[in-house]
Amino acid sequence: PTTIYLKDYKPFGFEVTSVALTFDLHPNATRVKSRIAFAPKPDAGGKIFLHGENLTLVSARIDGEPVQPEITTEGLTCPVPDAPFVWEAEVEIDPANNTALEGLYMSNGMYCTQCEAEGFRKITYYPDRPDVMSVFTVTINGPHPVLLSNGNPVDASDGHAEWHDPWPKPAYLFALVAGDLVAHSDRFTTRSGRAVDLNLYVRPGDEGKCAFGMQALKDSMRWDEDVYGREYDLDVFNIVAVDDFNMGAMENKGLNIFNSSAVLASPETATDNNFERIEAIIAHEYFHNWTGNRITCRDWFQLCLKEGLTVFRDSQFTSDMRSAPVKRISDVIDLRARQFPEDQGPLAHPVRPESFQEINNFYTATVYEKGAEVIGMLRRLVGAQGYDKALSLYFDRHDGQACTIEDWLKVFEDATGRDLAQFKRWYSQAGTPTVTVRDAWYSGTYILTFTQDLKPSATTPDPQPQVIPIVTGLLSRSGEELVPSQVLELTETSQSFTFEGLPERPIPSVLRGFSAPVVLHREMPEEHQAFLLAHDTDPFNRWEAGRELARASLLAMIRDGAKPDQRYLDGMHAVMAEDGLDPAYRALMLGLPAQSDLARTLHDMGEVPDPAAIWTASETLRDALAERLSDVLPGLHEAHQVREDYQPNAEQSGRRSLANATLSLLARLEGPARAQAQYDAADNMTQQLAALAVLLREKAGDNALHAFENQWSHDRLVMDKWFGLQVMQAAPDAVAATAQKLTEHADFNWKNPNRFRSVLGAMASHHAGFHHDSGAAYTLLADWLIKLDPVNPQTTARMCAVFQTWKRYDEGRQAMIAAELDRILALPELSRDTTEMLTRIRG
Ligand code: BAL
Ligand code: ZN
Repeated sequence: PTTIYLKDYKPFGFEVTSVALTFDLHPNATRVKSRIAFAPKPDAGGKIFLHGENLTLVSARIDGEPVQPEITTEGLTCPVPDAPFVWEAEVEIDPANNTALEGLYMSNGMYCTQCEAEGFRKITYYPDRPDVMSVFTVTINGPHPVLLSNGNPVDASDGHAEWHDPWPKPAYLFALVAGDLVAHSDRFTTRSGRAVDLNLYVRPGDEGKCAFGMQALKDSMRWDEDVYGREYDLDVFNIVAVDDFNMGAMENKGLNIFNSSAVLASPETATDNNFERIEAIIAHEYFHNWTGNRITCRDWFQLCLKEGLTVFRDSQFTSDMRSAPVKRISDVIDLRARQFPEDQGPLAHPVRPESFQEINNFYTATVYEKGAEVIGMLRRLVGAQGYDKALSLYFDRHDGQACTIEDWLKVFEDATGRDLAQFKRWYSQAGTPTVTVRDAWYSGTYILTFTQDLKPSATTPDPQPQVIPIVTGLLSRSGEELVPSQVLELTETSQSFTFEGLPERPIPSVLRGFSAPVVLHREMPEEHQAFLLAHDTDPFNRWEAGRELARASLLAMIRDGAKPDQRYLDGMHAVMAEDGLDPAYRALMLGLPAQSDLARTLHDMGEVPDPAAIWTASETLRDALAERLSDVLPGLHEAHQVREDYQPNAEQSGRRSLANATLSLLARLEGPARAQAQYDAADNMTQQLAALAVLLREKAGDNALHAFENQWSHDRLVMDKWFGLQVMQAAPDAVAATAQKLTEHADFNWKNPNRFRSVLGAMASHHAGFHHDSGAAYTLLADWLIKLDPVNPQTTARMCAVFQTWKRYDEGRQAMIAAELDRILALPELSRDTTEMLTRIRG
């Protein structure tokens, strides 16, 4: 496979003045006619290269004259005039056999597309690169009631539709949908008075799962006007739900296409977490209209330009719609679970990578979530006003352009006067910095000293210090804020900050709000954490203090056979008794550090993590927590029952999350009866699934499992939960066998990415089950990756990432994993996607 480098970027030699496409739909023989106006730039060079894959060229003309281009597996090359000309081509494609779900494909009888990153070249010959922007007109002919494309509808009659998108866009934002769909419709009036028709298209039968998504869309449209001053720019905004989809959703101009799991929801079928995720993804895709579509990326190395910014924006939206501290804590849990392992292993790459073989492999937590963290830091450094000024300048200066990270940082420099040369290292250096903090006290003067350390990695062999904003506050021993939160800017390898004139030696609260994506080592007494758990005024750090106590306790249990730490248990007891605290926040407090994260910590300490020991310690600590809270759990459970009609809002879902967290702990003390009662009475999926999880863990779930299957076998999204939960709740020694058995179930449609992930993704996320010393899960996963790769390389390659931490473990496990990786790599026809991933992981 060829490696592509950022440094080799060259502009395209032609302007594309307009694009007209006509689709004559047929499952196995769709004809695509293109009519593209090109204008050569001065250095065009007399010939053109157009991308194209898996296309059968029927005819090609330039200015009406037939031409015979030279065709390879990647595209075609053709001599062209040195004046503007019109390219016309007709190709044939086979959507029904397109199982990779890239380009034009079929899902349950409907046609749909996925063109990001490089899927458009599977539809027709075209300069398929994001810096080529043009205006598209699309005609669709086919015997389907609904025929959709980007932009505004121009003409529609039976079996025929024409669409025009006035906004220049790159081909990756092209979309087409055709099928027997029904619309849930609404209307939005923008702040300047433009009426926008909103439609959410679904398969017949799913009409009852649209209302929440539609409300989320309207909330997003209003929020982007209010907070970013961004207004919608077409007469219609369409969303389509598709069952077979590799990603969560796609921001095609005016025609967002969604994985049905990321948009369809009703109280009976979706959990509170599903609702919150749907709200966030709808917002994310909608926000792309400005950050991604109106201003796009020059090349795919700049992916974080749109993704980091849009994740940052959707996080702001969720914080505004729901609870900001709960959102921040949830984001950090997710970052540690998904981005830290990437940043600290063989797949580490900078937020803006400098080389790739297959761009689909770079839709990563680093580009998205760390990309968003970098923007959060930028905002912290320049302040909210500076950020707003910079964003206004960004939209004014770059509307209609394909941009780079240099353009992005320049607007911040121009708007705020700040030099961002050092800050830019966040975009070019891979790895998670470790920050160590220690303190000193001399009669009224308090000194905090920070050091930063970034380990060299393949893409960052010689790391340099980064600008790390460390939000810090100082507390008195009675919990008063002696020095309120301020941003300490760590720019050197080691740096001290002095606070004068304090009445007493303070307790520091460092990295408030998780103000930078780093691993923080506190060289301070553990009593500080117990104090902060009780007193910190910063909600994130209060939660973090609980986590750190739990982590320290678990490590001591694993390494020294210690008993659960009483300070942690007592601290939790006090927090649970604080009725004024948001229930959602208290529910998060009851969680333990992820077992994979404990493995990382042990590895960082120079030890070899034992997944079974980590599992046992975590279970023991949960049992101890249940015991310690035994006097308050029944009351908490009772007090947080929701008796009103179900609403998926923050208030109700917070109460349910605390009630369900206490239900789970109570079952450790008193067995499954309470969970069974909840299961029997449940009238919404949140309650039903939470009860089922407890029943499965308590090995009392057989009846409920059968009842659930009978109740929901008609509903794919609900059955994904049924498949996944059995794996997630299995004991470590039963995980692989449970997953294996489920892959033999008649409804295990492995070609559907959601279903594949529901079993095999769940297996890989069960730390002790996946790393069970039998190696059975490694083999099962490899078997299925081998089967899926020829069908869907993109989903296969993404799933390979679960092996990225393999070198943390003991030699026996490493040998078993290496054998599986080699078995896959030895396949003669392995896809480029999977080859790249496994080669990087294997090292
Ligand atoms: N652009 C791919 C899907 C998303 O990030 O919105
Ligand atoms: Zn996105």
